Amino acid sequence: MLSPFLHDPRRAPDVNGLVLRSTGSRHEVLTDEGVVSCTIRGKFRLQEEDATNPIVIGDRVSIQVNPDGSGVIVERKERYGKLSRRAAGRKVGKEHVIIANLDMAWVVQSVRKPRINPGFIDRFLVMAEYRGLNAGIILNKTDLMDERAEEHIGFFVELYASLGYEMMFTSVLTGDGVDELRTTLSSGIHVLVGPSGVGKSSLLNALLPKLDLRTGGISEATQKGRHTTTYAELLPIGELRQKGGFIGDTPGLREFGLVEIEAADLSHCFVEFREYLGECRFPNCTHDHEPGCRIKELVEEDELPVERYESYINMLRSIQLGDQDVGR
Ligand SMILES: Nc1nc2c(ncn2[C@@H]2O[C@H](COP(=O)(O)OP(=O)(O)OP(=O)(O)O)[C@@H](O)[C@H]2O)c(=O)[nH]1
Ligand SMILES: [Mg+2]
Ligand SMILES: [Zn+2]
Repeated sequence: MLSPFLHDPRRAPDVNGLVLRSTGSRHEVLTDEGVVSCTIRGKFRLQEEDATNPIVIGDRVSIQVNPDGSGVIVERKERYGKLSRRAAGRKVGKEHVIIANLDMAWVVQSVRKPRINPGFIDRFLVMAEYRGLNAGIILNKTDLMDERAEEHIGFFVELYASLGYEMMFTSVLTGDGVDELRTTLSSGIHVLVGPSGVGKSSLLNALLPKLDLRTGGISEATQKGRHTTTYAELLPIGELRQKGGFIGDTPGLREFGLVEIEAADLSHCFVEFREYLGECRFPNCTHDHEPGCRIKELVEEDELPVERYESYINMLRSIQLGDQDVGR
């Protein structure tokens, strides 16, 4: 039991914590002493005018613990690595943050059923570059590799590795690569994104320890509604500790897209284009139809990968048409 001294609201020191779960007005905060169910101090909430959600999963906060064991969030630390989308409805145009302090965003693909989708990967990578997130690719179902798939996939594996993206290879069926992935994910906050059927849920089941292990040290309040996906939460990989690792699980995850990327910003999100962007004849070149385009020239000379250029053009069209979701 904590000393009565600590329960004196005038005396209690602020405690640092990590927001694990957000259910409307209640926030489960992981501290070194366990999970505390917190509200937000009203004054703090009012100061957050341009974000639709002042506290989200992944936020690093300071809390005050009440005598009854509940808590109040009194401060939020500065966010990095935000995953957000533009809010809809009443708060249209405002930034809607889904997860804060994301260390790495992973796109999951499969060898076959469904086959690797470079268009999806490129849209995901563009989103990650635009937001300044670290990104990686998980290639699942390696047990389905055959000669034909190998040739096709080998090309893209080499391409994305050469661009500097981290690659992991797994088979949930055989267990190959799952331990390596778990090790990689066991510090920091991560998200897994990918099209239907590639094995995201299967990977989560393989990665997350059994339920009774997962619940270690978690308060009663946290266990409520565990199986619903209505609320955003950080799922612990292994031991529950503030530095992670966690996988962010949120209903909004699938909706993030190219939302606010403008045509002029797009080429900067293709890492291999960057060093040449000043070399086109026209400073506002969209690398589409303009004469004297250095990017097109390099593609024709095989110095830049035509597959990525095609993705660029597809995304440029999407932006021009206003159809900007990653998954389409
Ligand atoms: N052969 C093989 N099959 C796998 C592997 N991982 C998952 N599957 C199968 O692929 C199918 C889809 O897996 P899910 O985990 O449901 O895929 P998901 O990405 O969660 O799909 P959505 O929830 O629809 O987005 C299931 O039938 C899995 O059993 C794997 O490594 N190898
Ligand atoms: Mg699933
Ligand atoms: Zn150009």
